[in-house]
Amino acid sequence: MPPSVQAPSVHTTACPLDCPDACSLEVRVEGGRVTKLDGDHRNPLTQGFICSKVRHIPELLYGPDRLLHPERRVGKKGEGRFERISWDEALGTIAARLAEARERLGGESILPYRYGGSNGALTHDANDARLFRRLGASTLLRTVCASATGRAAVGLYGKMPGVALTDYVHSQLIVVWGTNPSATGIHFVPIVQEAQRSGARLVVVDPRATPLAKQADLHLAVKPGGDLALALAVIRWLFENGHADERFLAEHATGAEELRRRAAEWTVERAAAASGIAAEDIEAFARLYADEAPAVIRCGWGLERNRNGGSAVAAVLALPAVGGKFGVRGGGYTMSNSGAWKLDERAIGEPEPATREINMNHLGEVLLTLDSPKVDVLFVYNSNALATTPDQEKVRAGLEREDLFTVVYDQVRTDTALYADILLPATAFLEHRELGKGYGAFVIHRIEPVAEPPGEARPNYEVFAELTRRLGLDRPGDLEDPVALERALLDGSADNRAVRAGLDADGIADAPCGRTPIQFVDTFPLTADRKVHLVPEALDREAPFGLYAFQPDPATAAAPLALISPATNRTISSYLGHLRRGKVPLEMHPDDAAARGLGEGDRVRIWNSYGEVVTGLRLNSDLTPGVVCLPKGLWAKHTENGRTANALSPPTLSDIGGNACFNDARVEVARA
Ligand SMILES: Nc1nc2c(c(=O)[nH]1)N[C@H]1C(S)=C(S)[C@@H](COP(=O)(O)OP(=O)(O)OC[C@H]3O[C@@H](n4cnc5c(=O)[nH]c(N)nc54)[C@H](O)[C@@H]3O)O[C@H]1N2
Ligand SMILES: Nc1nc2c(c(=O)[nH]1)N[C@H]1C(S)=C(S)[C@@H](COP(=O)(O)OP(=O)(O)OC[C@H]3O[C@@H](n4cnc5c(=O)[nH]c(N)nc54)[C@H](O)[C@@H]3O)O[C@H]1N2
Ligand SMILES: [Mo]
Repeated sequence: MPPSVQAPSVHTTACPLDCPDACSLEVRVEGGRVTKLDGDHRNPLTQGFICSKVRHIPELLYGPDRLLHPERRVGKKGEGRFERISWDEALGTIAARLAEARERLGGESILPYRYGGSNGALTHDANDARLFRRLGASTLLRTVCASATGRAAVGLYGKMPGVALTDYVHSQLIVVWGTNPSATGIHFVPIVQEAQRSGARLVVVDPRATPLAKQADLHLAVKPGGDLALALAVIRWLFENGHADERFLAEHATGAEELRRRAAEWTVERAAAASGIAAEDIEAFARLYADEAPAVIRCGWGLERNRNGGSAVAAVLALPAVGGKFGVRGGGYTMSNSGAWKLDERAIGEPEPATREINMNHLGEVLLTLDSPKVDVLFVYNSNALATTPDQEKVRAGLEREDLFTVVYDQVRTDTALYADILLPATAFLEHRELGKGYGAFVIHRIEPVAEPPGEARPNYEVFAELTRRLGLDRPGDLEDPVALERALLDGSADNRAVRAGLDADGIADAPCGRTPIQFVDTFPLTADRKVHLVPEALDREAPFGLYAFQPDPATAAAPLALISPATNRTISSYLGHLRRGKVPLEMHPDDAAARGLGEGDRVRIWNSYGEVVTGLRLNSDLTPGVVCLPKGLWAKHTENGRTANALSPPTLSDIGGNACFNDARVEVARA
């Protein structure tokens, strides 16, 4: 039957996008097209509702910005003039260019640049990884997000599964640290509210009065990058006041004495000066944390995106060990739960060869460095690099390089796409097969295609497999087909085979640790000795001044304001950003505006040594004075000069994990 006369159908599937919640979905399809999405109840966290962004996804799937066929650039780089070509010509050209670069300059002159994409196991780190490994391409360190939190969580606990978000209803104290779930993981909010109704206390650590901060018993409006001082002061207070759980530490931890020593200088007064939080509030928090149980910390990502990010996250994660908060339902911490699954890497083939490592935060600089060897072919997929990478001016200058051959493979005509030599159209998650594990919820989904891709869009696994073949790099036994790939990813252990059986039965399966593990009862650190390492040697060596060493605020007289760029409920990173209409203003506290003679609606210039943004001004007293905000994920069209917060983000790195320091941007603002 042709699609147009097919009866409407309703499918269960799931959302794999970069979000902790991993919603299970109900999708209505008519004539081969998605017409409506809603949450279903298979994932207990989803509770039948979804965010408004994903509800609007049909506008992305069938909107005018969707890429429908391969295209070749005909205008200047950045101009956005392209002409349609066939897949055969596009892949032929790309394969020839990759082969030539490898031959002439070596595999390391090829840079595969990718990040979130659809965030599933079949569309990244699969056939793509195999191709680039065999080419000997440069190794991309994926550090725009979660590399500081990830390193800290691995170093201290071996990425032990965290407290299930649904178990927070059992907590008496909830600490929401550096995350704004009202935008970035909405299903957590009603859980916190339910716990509050049952008497739980709420503390929020955030430079902004987020919606949850406004409902909190204590809002600690930390200066961006000040969390390390705060956490160390609480650790010191717990030790000094007899609230450290010495028995737990003796039995389950290493490095407690060393941590105590490093925290010793962090009196409440000193931490107040470094963090911008009143000394009484720090002490009130420490007392609350000592007294209440079960106590749980939801650690987010806002606190990692600065020079102290790795140490700050480590200190925050050390708190439940020092305070003895583990071992009860609703007690402990939650960071990313992505480590709850161990997919079988061998499905992809041979391991990664050791090639030169490129930190993705240095993309601009790397593209502008023309030796050792220069990047000759840049292959961007699963990423809108120009919108999401720091040091945007340099990234743009790099993308403008005439001798650089750039492939952009995406669903829509992103800002980055305008700089492509060849553009490839990708399918979206409702159009291809995917395996999506949650990083908040302890569930994994098998995500089957429910709609037909528009135009000639093709899935990553197909395109990278075909490129591998065209380059003659395929080998007997390569798994290319997504069904075979998924089987193999879930084949290496009894745990994984149980997950697979669950997927076969219901399309959704629990993590091997179950849906609601209790830390130090059901799960233990995945370190070699099963203990918490409070001062892990590897992290201590990696941090330039040692773990837990505080680096002062980078503000200068010329750039005194801290610019943060958190997520909003309108985009996922920059995904869906093209659907957002109108300009987006800078937000500033009224006191900072008054000091500069600025008012609501003014047109302002925001600048530092990396770049300049021109946009409107909105006064917002939810911000701490000294902190200004322009959200992440904006597109060029959202400001007057086509630059976004990333033009002001430094290419500096966090102390551990080489993470982006978006929130270390320091700026000045004046009327434009
Ligand atoms: N709607 C939506 N959902 C998303 C995303 C999205 O873009 N949109 N992104 C997804 C992704 S990729 C991620 S990584 C997660 C991120 O989710 P979150 O952890 O919520 O991350 P952010 O939005 O970056 O920042 C969260 C909060 O940190 C605060 N903050 C900034 N600097 C600091 C600091 O130095 N210390 C402290 N304590 N707080 C600070 C900000 O004011 C903000 O309220 O969300 C995921 N979910
Ligand atoms: N200023 C500032 N910038 C930030 C941050 C910040 O806090 N401040 N946060 C950062 C964070 S948390 C993150 S995670 C990064 C995210 O950085 P990116 O991963 O670059 O972010 P997205 O905007 O989600 O881009 C993903 C792109 O992949 C495409 N895509 C989706 N699925 C597929 C697929 O199956 N195949 C192909 N070929 N393409 C696909 C989408 O259309 C989209 O354009 O951004 C970072 N950027
Ligand atoms: Mo992220």
